Amino acid sequence: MNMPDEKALHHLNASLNLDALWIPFTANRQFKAAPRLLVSAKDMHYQTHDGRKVLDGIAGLWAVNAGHCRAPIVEAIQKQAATMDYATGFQMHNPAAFQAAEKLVSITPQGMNRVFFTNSGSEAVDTALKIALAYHRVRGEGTRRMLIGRERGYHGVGFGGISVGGMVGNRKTFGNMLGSVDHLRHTHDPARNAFSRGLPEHGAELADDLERLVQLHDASNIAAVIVEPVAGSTGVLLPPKGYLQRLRGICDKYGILLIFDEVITGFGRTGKAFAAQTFGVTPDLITCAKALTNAAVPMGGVIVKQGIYDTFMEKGGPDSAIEFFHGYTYSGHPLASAAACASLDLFRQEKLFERVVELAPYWGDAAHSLKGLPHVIDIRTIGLVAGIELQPMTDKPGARAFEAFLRAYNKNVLIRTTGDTIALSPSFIIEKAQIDQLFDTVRDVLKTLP
Ligand code: PXG
Ligand code: PLP
Repeated sequence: MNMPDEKALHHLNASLNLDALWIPFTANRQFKAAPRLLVSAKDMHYQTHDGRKVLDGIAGLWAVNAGHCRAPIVEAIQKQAATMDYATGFQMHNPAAFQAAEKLVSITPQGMNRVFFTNSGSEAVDTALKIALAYHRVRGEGTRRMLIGRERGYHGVGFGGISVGGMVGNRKTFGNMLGSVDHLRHTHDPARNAFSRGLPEHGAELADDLERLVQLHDASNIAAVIVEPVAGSTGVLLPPKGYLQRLRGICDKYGILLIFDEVITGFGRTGKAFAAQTFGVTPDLITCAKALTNAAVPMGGVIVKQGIYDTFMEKGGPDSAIEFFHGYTYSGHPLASAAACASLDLFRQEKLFERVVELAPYWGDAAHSLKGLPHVIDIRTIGLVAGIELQPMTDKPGARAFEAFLRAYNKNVLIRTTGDTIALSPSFIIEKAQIDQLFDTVRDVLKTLP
């Protein structure tokens, strides 16, 4: 690890002023009173500002799937930065973006072979929703303007994403959001499904909510449905057996586009490149981000069926017309594209998605061994993901899990909590001994938690 030594750390800590920065999704006052800074990283570990080596149990944030600071990715970014830093993607473009797109569509579900690049998952979601609206319009069904999301969905923080999303904290503060939106019920049903391994048995019928919404709004008004195949941010909620198939069937029946938000599940997390492949259900659009570049440079993307792209090309007006009036200054940024190419190569060379399949049983056993410990009310696993749901403290939702996070960090293990669920999602290079360390630490913490 390229670690700052003690003297360098001391200098950093003494010179750092925390005042100017407003930190995202963080209790700023609490954080600045007792900061937690990560200063370097290699493979499965971070080094902290107080000189400790911490096991990363969450792959950065569901993102560093090949481990931190991997040499081929670092070198690809360095080389690109020295060759060409930036070029506009509007009416011009750069070769690395085309290479990244080609590599990306080599691992997507059959027929999903066109890509629009963004800089984040939030932008990918907004882009996908806009593609859905524009697609119906360009083929003459412009009344289809309604977007359907799901309760407890997380689709980033853009106005589109929070509108179709179903995370209350993301929605309550921001006024009207998008108008024409409705939601399916979520599928989390611990009364029937607690402690199931892999996909839960009960709840496929919840997909019929879409049928009800069609009866209410009429299909001619509905553009698309967006769901996470596995809801990550709201606590690792797995799709009941048959649920996604049923949703696909109803979308087909009524000409509604199905969007899978695979920002978390993309790039091997469930054992195949995309959860669409793991679950055998092909959507019309996939949003991705995070591990697309192994998180080394921000990048997201929307992958679409070729027919959608072709429709824009065929019906988008004369050849000189811009078929889809959308794009970001940094769409297909050269550094991000170089990082994506190197990451996708590395995933393949090291067979990292296959490694998820190999490790999944050991991982699942380790996670489910926490059953019976104090406060644990449910455990959910798939691929290299585990959600461990704790009984909330009375009147203090989230406080118990957050205390677990702090205690684990003090024991040199980084975990992530959302509400009262501990969500674990390591890099795929994790060793069995490190899986043991991760769950042993969580076990120790749970035993002493208030
Ligand atoms: N969709 C999904 C399914 C996500 O998980 C986004 C969109 C937004 O991506 P960006 O790159 O704009 O953040 C995400 C992001 C957590 C956590 O604690 C997860 C995310 C973001 C913040 C926290 O699990 N995922
Ligand atoms: N705001 C202003 C004033 C701009 O000029 C631009 C882009 O040119 C944007 C926002 C959008 O920025 P980006 O393309 O990086 O999303």
